[in-house]
Amino acid sequence: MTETAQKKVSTLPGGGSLRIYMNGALVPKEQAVVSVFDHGLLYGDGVFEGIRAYNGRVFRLKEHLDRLYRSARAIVLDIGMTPAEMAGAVLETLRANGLRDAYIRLVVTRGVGDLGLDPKKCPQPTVFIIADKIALYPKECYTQGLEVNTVSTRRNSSQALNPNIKSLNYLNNILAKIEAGLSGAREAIMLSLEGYVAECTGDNLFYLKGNRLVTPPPSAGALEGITRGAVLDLAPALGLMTEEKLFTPFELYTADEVFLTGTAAEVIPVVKIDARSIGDGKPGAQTRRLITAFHTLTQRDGVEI
Ligand code: PXG
Repeated sequence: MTETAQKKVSTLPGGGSLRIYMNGALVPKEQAVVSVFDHGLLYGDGVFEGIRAYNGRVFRLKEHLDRLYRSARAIVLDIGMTPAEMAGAVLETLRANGLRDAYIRLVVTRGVGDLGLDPKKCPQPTVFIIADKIALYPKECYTQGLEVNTVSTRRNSSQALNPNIKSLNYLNNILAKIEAGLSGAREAIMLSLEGYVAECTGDNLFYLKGNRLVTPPPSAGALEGITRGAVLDLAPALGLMTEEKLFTPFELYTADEVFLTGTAAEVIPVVKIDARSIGDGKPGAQTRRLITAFHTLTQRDGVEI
C-alpha cells in the first residue's frame, strides 16, 4: 500500500467509516446513497460484478472487468469509463479502506430517469464500488460439504434474458434460493427449460467421474464464472480432463464427486443432492486437491493493490 493511501484511511471521517466509490468520488458509506428514481432500483436495469482481493492482490480483475463490459454492451449500457479507469477505481477503493483481503461489489446502473422504463431518459449511469471485509461461508461447509436440491424454478431462457448477462435482475435466482431453503437445502441446482443442469443461484457446478471433470456450457444457462474458469485452468495439471457438456441430474446422482465454484464460495464440496449421497457422501479427494490448488493460485495471482 502507498503512503498516500495509508494517510487517506487514517483521516476517514466518523472514526473510520467505510469509503464507497460513488460516481467518481470516495465518500463515507452514510453518503453513498442512490436515488429512488435510479432505474437500477426501479427496474433492475444495470449490471454488476463480485470480485475478491487476496493477500494484497485483486484476483482476475481483467476477467471480471471483461465480463462487466460484455454485460453492459449486451444491455446497451455505456459505462462512461474505460476498463482501465474502472480498474483504477477498484484499486483506489481498496487503498482508501486499507483492505488487502476483501470482497468488492461493483455496480453500474442505467442511472436516474423518470418513472417510465425507457432507458433513453437516463442520461448518466450510476457507478458505485463497495469494498468490504469478506464474510466467509461457515468452515463446516468446506469440511463436511453442502446439501443441495434441484428446484422447479428454471434458469432464465437465453431467448428471454440471457443468463450470461450479469444483470441486477436476480429474481430468478432468488426464487430458486427460496425454494431450496424451503426444501431444507442451502443451495439450489437450477435446470434449463430443457431440463439440463445449468448452475446454482450464485455458483457454477462441476462433477467428477473418474478423471473427467465436467461442467455445463454457457448454452445450458451457466454464467461463465471466473472461478469456474480458474478451476478449468487448474485441472489439467492435476491430471484431470475437462469437458463442457449438457447433462441431466442423473449424471450428478451417479458422479464420484460434485462441487460448486464462485467468487464468494471459492470451491465448495457437495455431498448430497435431492437426499442422495454423492460418491461416499464425503468431500471428494479430487475436490480437496482443487481447493488447495485454487487457494495457492489466489495467493499468488492478481493485480497488486
Ligand atoms: N452463477 C451465477 C448466476 C453468479 O451470479 C456465479 C455463477 C459464479 O461466478 P464467479 O465469477 O463468481 O466465479 C455467479 C457469481 C453473492 C455473489 O453475493 C454472487 C456471485 C458472485 C459474488 C457474490 O451471492 N455470483
